[in-house]
Amino acid sequence: RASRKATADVRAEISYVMIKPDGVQRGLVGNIISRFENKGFQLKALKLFQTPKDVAEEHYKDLKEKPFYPKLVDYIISGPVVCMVWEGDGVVASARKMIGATRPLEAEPGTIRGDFAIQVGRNIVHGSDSPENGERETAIWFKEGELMSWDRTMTPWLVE
Ligand code: IDP
Ligand code: MG
Repeated sequence: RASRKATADVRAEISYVMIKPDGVQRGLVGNIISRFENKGFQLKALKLFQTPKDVAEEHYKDLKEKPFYPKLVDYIISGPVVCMVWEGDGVVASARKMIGATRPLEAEPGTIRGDFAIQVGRNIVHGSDSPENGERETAIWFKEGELMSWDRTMTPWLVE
């Protein structure tokens, strides 16, 4: 994969964030993207995508034994999703906080799920749960050339 140099000479952390079909259908794409832009993370990749079943199965393979797995896969492939990669120090944990608890009724107001969702089976957005999964999931959803390495002029206003 192309180098992900940002400002420092380190390999920056990435999170795979996805707006699920319910988020797209409900017109929440702009709102959700804005939250990550406003926070200051850097967008590395973005696309609207109709998910093939095998991609959804690979993404959620750790949940294969769960009773809800077949319905989960059907939900993810039920319409277009917005696939994104966001980069920045601590982006994985921060994105999880911004997204909120898996069960939307337990998600704090101010989080994406807390603001917009009521059911776990329609919880609008995905975020990687570890830096390793950020890398793993990015490789599932994006080809190498789809990740952009770009100098963002406002980065010095966000990172010392
Ligand atoms: P996460 O998305 O907050 O990381 P996970 O436990 O990794 O939560 O579950 C992945 C996704 O599977 C959830 O976001 C949700 O869409 C779905 N899911 C999890 N638990 C349930 C359930 O009990 N019923 C239906 N769907 C579920
Ligand atoms: Mg998860």
